[in-house]
Amino acid sequence: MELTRAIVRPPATTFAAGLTSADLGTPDLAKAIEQHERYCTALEACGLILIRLPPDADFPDSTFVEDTAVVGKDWAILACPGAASRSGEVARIEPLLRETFAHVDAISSPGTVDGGDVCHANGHFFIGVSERTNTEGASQLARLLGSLGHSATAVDLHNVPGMLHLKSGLSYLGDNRLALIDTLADREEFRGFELVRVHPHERYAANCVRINDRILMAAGHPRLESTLTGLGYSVIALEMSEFRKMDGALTCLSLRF
Ligand code: CIR
Repeated sequence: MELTRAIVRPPATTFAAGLTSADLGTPDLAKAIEQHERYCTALEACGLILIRLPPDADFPDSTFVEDTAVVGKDWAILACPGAASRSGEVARIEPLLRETFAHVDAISSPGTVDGGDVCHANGHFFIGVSERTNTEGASQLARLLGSLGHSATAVDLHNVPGMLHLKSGLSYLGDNRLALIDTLADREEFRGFELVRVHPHERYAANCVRINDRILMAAGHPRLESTLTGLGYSVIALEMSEFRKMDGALTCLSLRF
């Protein structure tokens, strides 16, 4: 799908109070804002027009807009975040989504879904069942996607250590290719795709994103960068250190459609 727009929200003054399990220290806000600005410039270099929301200090994790919805060309499904501290983020973005998309659905409680658990691969959706997305949420989402003409498969992540979301370890590169961590490589669900394995030392880089004819990836992962370049992709590597401290990665920072 040709992407033309993206929604972004810069980190707010409360950014360091967000959820994290990373143990990498406190993020530097000024640096995070600068990294976010570079991220926005990269999205624009991929041809996207940005819809820039203001920072929202009421929700420290609100820069991770990807978790609030699952979006397609002309539809959006409001998520229902699995972390209590993030549940109010959806209401803050909902008016924009209703204004932007012709068709809007929503996941409802007791279902929970974080957008980071949803990986779109050429019309098919993989839905991670994780600490944030429960079985009920995954079933609701699969049903809603089905009514929009899309197929979906649930991917149970409970036995995969260190995965906040499905997209922490899996990305669709286009061309029937998935980049993924070793732990996911033998899973039945991904048969039929060409697999690009991410070296265990570069696990964080498994969250990358294809946008039109470019791939955005986290800087500092030379093995994956050279694999992707070798496959013919034009790669933009971005410094993500401050978001990584808060368990965030590249895809989390935007909703692309
Ligand atoms: C959280 O724990 O919810 C945030 N600190 C990080 C969310 C990252 N989002 C994503 O991977 N889609």
